[in-house]
Amino acid sequence: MKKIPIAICLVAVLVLVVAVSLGSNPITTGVSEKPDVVIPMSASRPGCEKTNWCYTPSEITTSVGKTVTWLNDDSGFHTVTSGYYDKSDGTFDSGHIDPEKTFSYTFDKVGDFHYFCNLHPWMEGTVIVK
Ligand SMILES: [Cu+2]
Repeated sequence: MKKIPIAICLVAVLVLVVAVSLGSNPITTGVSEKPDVVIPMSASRPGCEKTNWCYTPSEITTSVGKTVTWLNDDSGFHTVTSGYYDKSDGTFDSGHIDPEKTFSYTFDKVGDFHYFCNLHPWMEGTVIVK
């Protein structure tokens, strides 16, 4: 009785593997792109800043015209807001990012872009655009 569903699963996995290896991605969910920066579980608690994992990685380098995507992998809200805590500079602001949701921003200028979380002052990161 249980052999048929297992066989169907195996065929489904095989079809998926073949489809991916051919370069066409059959999964077209909103979060199919790999995030550049992850907000990990427990970033909402102070302490992550001591070893720089509130945003992981806390510093990334990209180039002009590239889009950076942050994924909130925590169970609470976070923001990705440019500038420093209480001194946002207005370049970008995600607003509250729900758990498992992403925020993306395309950098069109060279520079070092510091950002923080509006809800958790200890959360800081930098995007270096070259
Ligand atoms: Cu936060």
